[in-house]
Amino acid sequence: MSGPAQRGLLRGLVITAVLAVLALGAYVVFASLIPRSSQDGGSGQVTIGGPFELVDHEGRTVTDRDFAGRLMLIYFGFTNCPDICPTGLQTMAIAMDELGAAGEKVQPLLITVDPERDTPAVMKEYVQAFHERLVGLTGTPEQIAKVAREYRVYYQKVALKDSSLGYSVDHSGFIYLMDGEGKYLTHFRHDTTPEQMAERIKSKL
Ligand SMILES: [Cu+2]
Repeated sequence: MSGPAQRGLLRGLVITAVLAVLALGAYVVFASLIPRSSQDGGSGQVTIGGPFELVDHEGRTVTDRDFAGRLMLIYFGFTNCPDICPTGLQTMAIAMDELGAAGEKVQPLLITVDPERDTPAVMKEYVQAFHERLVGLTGTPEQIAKVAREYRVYYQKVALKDSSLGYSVDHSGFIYLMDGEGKYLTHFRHDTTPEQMAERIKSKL
């Protein structure tokens, strides 16, 4: 009963079982990384977004209500980010230009995940290099933690050994589109093309 054929079959079954477990694990991890709409309708839904009070790049206190009536296109990042943030923000900037006049109903926002270094003055210089309509938002670490929690944004300081910067910030790279009342409409990956982004924004206007 333990000939080569049986052993081969057994090995095959074990490998299949291991692969199935790995695939399931990968699916669970992947699914948890994707923001879910509050409009999925299912039970136990995850809501994205919520009220916030932050400080804009002119140093004024602003809340989500200040942007009511416009779609909010929101990216969470930080000004010292080496490449992911510039790519995402560049995409948002080109998409805004593609929208033309319709873009006036859209407010692009950058919310920093590095509030200690990203002061209003630092944010101002940074956002204006991308787009004249891009507004930079910062705040106290507590205000930033709250809004990041509401938008299910992951961010984590990481020490940099051989850099004068001292630390970097790991963060998720989704760009959120919220409706005129601050409710979730859709989201984009940071590597979405500007054309795709402009098209999808247009379909929500
Ligand atoms: Cu970044």
